[in-house]
Amino acid sequence: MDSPRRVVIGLGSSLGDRLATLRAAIEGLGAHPGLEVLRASPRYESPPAGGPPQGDYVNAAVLVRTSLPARGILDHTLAVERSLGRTRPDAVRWGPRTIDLDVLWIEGEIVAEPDLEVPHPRLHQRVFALRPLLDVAPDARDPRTGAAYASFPEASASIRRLDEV
Ligand code: A4P
Ligand code: MG
Repeated sequence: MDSPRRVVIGLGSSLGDRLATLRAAIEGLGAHPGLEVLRASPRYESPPAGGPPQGDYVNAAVLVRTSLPARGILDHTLAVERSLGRTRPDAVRWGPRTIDLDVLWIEGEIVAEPDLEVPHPRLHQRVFALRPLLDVAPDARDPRTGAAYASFPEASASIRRLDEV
């Protein structure tokens, strides 16, 4: 067990009832006894970045507090994806999906393994990941450089915020 620290998990959905799926995913994340969901961001809607033509995404992020090692956090997010019957209509990279959970950031921690990279390698390039991260952890910094995510240009890009649900 690591010591308790803040972790931000990003959620995305481009298929089915996207808001209901995000709600169910947040519930699933909090069902783990070793992980406490502290806050959830508003929901944001944006066109798909990359991948084949598909519907718009709804994205959000949750702030959690946990002592689980990075690997244990990933195992839980993958289990929640499976429990929600994550489907991919085809095998194309970045294709439409019912639910995608990404470990965006672990406070003060860097993980560089073939199947687990934290911070998420594209976090700083994407307003749909950065904005909700900053909603729940406004002071978050890149553990590699110490730079505040709030200072990244993408953090100020425009994105459509959905009404609170
Ligand atoms: N993996 C490695 N690092 C991580 C991490 N930090 N968090 C591995 C979660 N998983 C991580 O993931 C494949 C594998 O990545 C996992 O099994 C894990 O071992 P996946 O969810 O099956 O694949 P993916 O999501 O298609 O790939 P990737 O590279 O995570 O895609 P992205 O970067 O998440 O992009 N446009 C909008 N508007 N909104 C979106 O949310 N998302 C994507 C997917 C593309 N365009 C989008 C959005
Ligand atoms: Mg993913």
